[in-house]
Amino acid sequence: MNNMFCFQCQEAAKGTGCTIAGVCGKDADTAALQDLLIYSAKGVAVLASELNKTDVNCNECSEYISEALFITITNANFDKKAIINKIREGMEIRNSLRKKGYEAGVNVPMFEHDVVKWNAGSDDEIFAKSKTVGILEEKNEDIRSLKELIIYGLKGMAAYASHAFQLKYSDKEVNKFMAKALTETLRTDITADELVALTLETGKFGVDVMALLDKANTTTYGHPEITEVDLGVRKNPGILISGHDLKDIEMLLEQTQGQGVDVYTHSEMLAAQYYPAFKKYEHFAGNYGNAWWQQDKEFTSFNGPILMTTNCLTPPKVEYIDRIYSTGAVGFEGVKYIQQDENGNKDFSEIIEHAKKCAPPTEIETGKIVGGFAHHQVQQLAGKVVEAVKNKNISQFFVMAGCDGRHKSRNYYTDFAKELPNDTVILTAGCAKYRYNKLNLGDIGGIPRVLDAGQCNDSYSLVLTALSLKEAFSLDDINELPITYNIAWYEQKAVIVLLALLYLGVKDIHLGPTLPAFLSPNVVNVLVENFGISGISSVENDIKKFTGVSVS
Ligand code: SF4
Ligand code: SF3
Repeated sequence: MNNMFCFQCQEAAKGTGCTIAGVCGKDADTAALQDLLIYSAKGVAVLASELNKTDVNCNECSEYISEALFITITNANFDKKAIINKIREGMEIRNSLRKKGYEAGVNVPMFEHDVVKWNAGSDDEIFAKSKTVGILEEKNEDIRSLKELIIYGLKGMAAYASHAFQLKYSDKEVNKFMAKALTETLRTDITADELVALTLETGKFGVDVMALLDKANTTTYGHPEITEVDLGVRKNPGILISGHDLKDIEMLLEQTQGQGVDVYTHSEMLAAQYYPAFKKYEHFAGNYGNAWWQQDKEFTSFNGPILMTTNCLTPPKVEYIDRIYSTGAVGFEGVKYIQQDENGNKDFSEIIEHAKKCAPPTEIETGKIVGGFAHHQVQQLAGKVVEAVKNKNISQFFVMAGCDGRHKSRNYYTDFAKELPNDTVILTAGCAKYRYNKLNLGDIGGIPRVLDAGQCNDSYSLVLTALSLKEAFSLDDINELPITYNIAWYEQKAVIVLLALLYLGVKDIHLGPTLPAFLSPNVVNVLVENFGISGISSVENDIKKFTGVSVS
């Protein structure tokens, strides 16, 4: 029986793992229940992958696996009841599927695995079981490291698949892979080499799921376009919407029309501002605040209700907990949850009525930022960009996508952006951008020096941008481009982005502010030897190393 152990995010305690309570606010019981939810997802996955080979269908399996994994992403769900409900749902799916399998004559040894067979009635039994299925049950450090690397990649994949699914897009192969990969992580005879191969395959499906979500988003809402986003506030009461789910913001904008309430974006939802479909709403105001970790102050001064559609939620303060609403994979005890109906619709009327009773937001910033440089928009600028490179007006690109976080060490990214030579361009996506997107770094012949493609999943756009540059310069290898990858990570969506880049053959990625605690020294060696992955050092050293220019 283990105590809590979680090392899935960049803020893992002491750089090794949270053992008493999570730095994120997750307590030991919630952590254990999340472990059991992963175990439940594995149980469903075993059956799904076996039955995928037969005529027995499990329509709800993929959806369940994605939702279960998504719930366990850092800063998504802290609600024990919600997690227990999801575990019970998994038990039901699994038991009925196992029965169907037997009836159809399917009987493989894995059907006798505990992950498929265990059952619990009361909450107490579930709690007791949850303490027996933690990460440390795998005793071999390297095997554990590789298995968790894959599982964290799958969590990111699941999140993106869930968003696509909300827009009625799904990819059978991605779903099949998730079931297969989870099943593989149960094998006790799997070798490190097999796991390394599975890690790369996870990256392949990472590319596919990001492409799927890109298609879902752009087909439904149009291609992101260059947009100036207001940082100030208006006079009406407001609703702040955070997270990554575009379907949620669409429903919220629709339902708030003509209500005298404005809608503001927060953190990763900033990217919604770039989509043509949302620009028609006059009550769609600007972006309020910064990356997730500053929400305690910003949610207080926002004054109105806040809708969390995905991670990152931090434990709400008493000042505003009654103004927080959650939906999708998000949950927190004491926070009102908005359920979707059988057609995928959500009724936000309670939030809207709540907003009407609130004061308008207190202004914390003024001015504007510019974004919307996803692949389609960058294609329109391609000629100009290629010209600028040929004329040596642009010397280098820096991909600085990923996550932000609360550690002081992340000031590195602000300082790094400030110190970059004026003839360099930053390509960004994800909430990492808040470290430098308000610095006014200027432009190069009309091309802004910070090109924001959107959310972390829009890192896919950065890859397409890199591929089109490769073509424009007739290069054979993406690594010959003048692009340096200096990526910041925090949670598991960044893991799938990283694995996707590795799969695409991108070499020499710098990952910071620290390397993942879940990578064992031997796994780090594999990544260094095969992909040239490394950490970061000081701003001075790195600027000198990447550009040859000394910081004065
Ligand atoms: Fe610790 Fe991160 Fe796990 Fe939270 S998600 S318990 S901070 S490692
Ligand atoms: Fe940020 Fe949580 Fe990762 Fe989508 S909102 S990037 S950390």
